[in-house]
Amino acid sequence: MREITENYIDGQFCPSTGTENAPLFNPATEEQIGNVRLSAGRDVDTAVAAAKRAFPAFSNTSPGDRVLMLRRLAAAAADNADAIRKAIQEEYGAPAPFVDFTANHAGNAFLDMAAVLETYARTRNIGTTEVEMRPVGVAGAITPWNANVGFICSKLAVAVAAGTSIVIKPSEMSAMQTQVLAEALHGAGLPSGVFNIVNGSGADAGSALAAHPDIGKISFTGSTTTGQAVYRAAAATMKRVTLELGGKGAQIVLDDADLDVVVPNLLANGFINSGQACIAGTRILVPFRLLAEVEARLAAGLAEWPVGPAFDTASRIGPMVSRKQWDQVQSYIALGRIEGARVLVGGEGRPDGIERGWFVRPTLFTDVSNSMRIAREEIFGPVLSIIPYRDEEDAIRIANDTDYGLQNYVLGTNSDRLRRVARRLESGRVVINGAAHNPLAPFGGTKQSGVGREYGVFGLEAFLEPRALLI
Ligand code: TXE
Repeated sequence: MREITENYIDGQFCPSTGTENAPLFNPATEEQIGNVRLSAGRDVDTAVAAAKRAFPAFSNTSPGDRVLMLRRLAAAAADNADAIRKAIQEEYGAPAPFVDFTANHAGNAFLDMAAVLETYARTRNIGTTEVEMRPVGVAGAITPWNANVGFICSKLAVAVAAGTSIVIKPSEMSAMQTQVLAEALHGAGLPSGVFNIVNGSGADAGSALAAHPDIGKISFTGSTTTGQAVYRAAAATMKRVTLELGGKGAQIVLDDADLDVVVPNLLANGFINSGQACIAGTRILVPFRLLAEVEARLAAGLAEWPVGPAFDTASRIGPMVSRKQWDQVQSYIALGRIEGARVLVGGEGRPDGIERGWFVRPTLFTDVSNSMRIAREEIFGPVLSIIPYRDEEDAIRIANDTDYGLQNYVLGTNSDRLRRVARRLESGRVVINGAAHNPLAPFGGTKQSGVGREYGVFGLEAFLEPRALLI
């Protein structure tokens, strides 16, 4: 059993003043593997005070110095990639490809931001006015359990690039991953107080951070409901916010699509991170003419998506993170039947041969209407809905008929048509034909998928504000 009782404040590990613990689990076995001490608001105050003390000097360091700090952070993460990988596997249970991506992303997030900072023009002239982009103030970050390590690194990277000190409240369900990462990043030797990590619950530590008067900027990734609470809390002191929230992405299969290529792509886009991904393409939009063939091919394609524990390198879908998430996915599968959708493959319960662990059966629903709750709400598991459409206009209408707008997908062969359809989709991102991840492209959503953008120069500017000198 691992006992995590410390926070990382002012350059050192120090005991939490909290009195409550939260249990940590291995989701593949349901066994409790540790506890994390939940910090009180007092610890948040201490961390914010440390960040506030560090801010004046840090915000006036040169970009060149901060590029060097980002490189040291990248090296520290890379040197500890194996330990990070192991912690993610044990505490989160993601299959190897996701774990490898995350462990590498941890270091790369710092290098990507270093590259942005190296070429970023911080000042510009408008007539005789000099405009300088200045750090927005002490930052706060709140991360979720589905990519805790990745989001700690990307939010810290942008803070360092911008010259803002930061207090991070990671997911309380990911404390072992946070601990391994914090020990690694401590080795980068940043000035004390530049980054601080406080373990705690959302209701206590998270809301204290979102409301803290000395925080100038909050970067939050999590559910839309919690994002709304963070937004409200931030309003009291006019904090700047970046909110990266839920999604219900559509994957539009155009009628000229090559199904040999498209069908594996549809499953990969839908089952990203075992379906526990805001960017997952969970609504598969198919022309009526191709419906039967796509259904058959998707069902057959599931053979390529074995479910199993992280240590089994053949696994491509891991367990849900918690009992609560397992229950949520089960209840949506039951709801889909009640709403009149047809289970093409999968269904309730665990996959055959798996007796324990929060594993679910990858499930494909067909005969789905876009008005059903399974097509409107974020299920956050490997459950996909197939929705037929009449023509291109109908596909665009269905794709946009959602409260969310994070990431959509368009798949087909005619590049002019792919772009034409993509440009009409209401989302922060549209992926055409399984295009590769671009770590410098802006990440974030429209509508209830959030506010603002992360990554690259857009992410950096979200931590800066213009100051005009009228000369
Ligand atoms: O998220 P929460 P939960 C979605 C997904 C999932 C659902 C519930 O649909 O099924 O959210 O997950 C902190 N003030 N996503 O309940 O509550 C909390 O401690 C400040 C999508 O785990 O949003 C954690 O650090 N902070 C998402 C973080 O918010 C608060 C990723 C996220 O937890 C808080 C995760 C409060 N009042 C879930 N309450 C994505 N965008 O990828 C909680 N927190």
